[in-house]
Amino acid sequence: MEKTFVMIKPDGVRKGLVGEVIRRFEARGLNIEALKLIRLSRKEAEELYSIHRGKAFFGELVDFVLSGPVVIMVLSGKGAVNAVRKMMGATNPKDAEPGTIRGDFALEITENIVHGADSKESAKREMPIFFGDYLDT
Ligand code: FUP
Repeated sequence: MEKTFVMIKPDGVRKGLVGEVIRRFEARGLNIEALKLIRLSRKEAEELYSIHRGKAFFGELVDFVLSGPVVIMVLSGKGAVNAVRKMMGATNPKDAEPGTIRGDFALEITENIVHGADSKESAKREMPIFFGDYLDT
């Protein structure tokens, strides 16, 4: 069964959307394989977003995900990576369709509620950063 890595960002936690976001994934039929509320270390945040290192928004992005607790999870299901990406909506919430998480709950690109691995390869890279100890990825 395909697995993917998902994170509810600090804005999602601050806005009280943890339950709503998880509810949507469960209602879709995705299984929760692992779930934690944590504060990321700077090292973990920089590793998660390592493909963006050097870009203009990298510093702001890392500082933002360090600004409060986040909820990290591994979800599984048929086509889980793509299903989650579709449910998240476009990266920039101003372009995200209503009915998607970003389209329903966000307006600004930095504070866009949720992260989800963008491919199976990204999921395989991201899951062990946080769940390496007990997940067979
Ligand atoms: P996504 O996979 O949809 O989360 O989008 P990206 O991996 O392209 O970007 C990761 C995060 O960087 C986004 F969630 C928001 C932030 N970002 C910016 O703040 N400015 C940009 O121009 C692009 C991305």
